[in-house]
Amino acid sequence: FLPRRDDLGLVAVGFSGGQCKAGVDAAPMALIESGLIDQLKNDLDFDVTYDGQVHSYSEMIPADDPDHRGMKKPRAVSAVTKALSEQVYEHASKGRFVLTLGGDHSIAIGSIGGTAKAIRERLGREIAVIWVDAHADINTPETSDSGNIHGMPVAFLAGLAKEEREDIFGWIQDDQRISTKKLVYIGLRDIDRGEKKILKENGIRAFSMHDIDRHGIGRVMDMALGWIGTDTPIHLSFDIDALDPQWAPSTGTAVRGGLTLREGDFIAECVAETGSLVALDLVEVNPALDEEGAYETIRAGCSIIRCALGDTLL
Ligand code: HAR
Ligand code: MN
Ligand code: MN
Ligand code: MN
Repeated sequence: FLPRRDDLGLVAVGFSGGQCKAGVDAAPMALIESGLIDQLKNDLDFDVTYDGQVHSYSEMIPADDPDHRGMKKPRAVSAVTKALSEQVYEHASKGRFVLTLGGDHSIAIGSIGGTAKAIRERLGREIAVIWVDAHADINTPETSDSGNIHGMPVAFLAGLAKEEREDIFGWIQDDQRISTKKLVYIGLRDIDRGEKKILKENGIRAFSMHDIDRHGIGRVMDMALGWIGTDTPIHLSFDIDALDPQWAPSTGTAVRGGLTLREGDFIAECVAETGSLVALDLVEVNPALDEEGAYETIRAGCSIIRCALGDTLL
């Protein structure tokens, strides 16, 4: 079921509306300017299909977008993720590996929704999702304190949060959704009360920093991939804030006590080794924050992408 090894679709999403800090929309250009596409083509031998633009979807974003169920900018995030889900679906249904560059983490509603639907149609299979993050991003509109939708994408993808209104995520269909049984978290260390309850009630497999300290990243990856099982198509959604701020300071909600750069690369390498990776998101790099650390943060992002795509594997 694998995407052709050499065929990659790239979608650059310059969107920051899932949270309140400007600058995360500049990440795709920063990653590309640092040489990412050349690395994919020349070092990793990928055939890259890229429309050459960072999408801001400005024509789809309504001027008037009042809060709904406490969500901030709900119509903007809904419209952008709907458009993105169609772009990702387009690539994935042609058998391409899909790389989505964010943007804040709300965009995973679109990227994962698009992958889930395409893989269902092409292979009749449900995807697994590995969510690498300091945060669980599984708030419902009702459990969220912030109202920021980048803290909610997993709830919408797993059907734990639903909304009737077509212009506020009502477009999400069952074939775009994922199962909580095939969702694995790695790197968690800042989870809200309501989120802990959701994780427990749904029996969601989560490896926190505590688990990584206890078992080491090697055993954690064995357990995480063992839970998913072999031959299951995997979508890896990597939030750069999973890394410790020492390695990735330029991000909107940095939390100390995170993964080393090497642990982040190792996670990506282990997923690459399965041969089952079908899509990857790299999100939450914000070059406008901690500008002195922006270069390191961008480098870390590129490194994780290369590792997930099989670089450094012998
Ligand atoms: N849990 C908090 C909220 O719901 C913070 C979420 C921060 N999320 C990200 N993405 N940076 O992981 O607002
Ligand atoms: Mn996140
Ligand atoms: Mn996060
Ligand atoms: Mn809170």
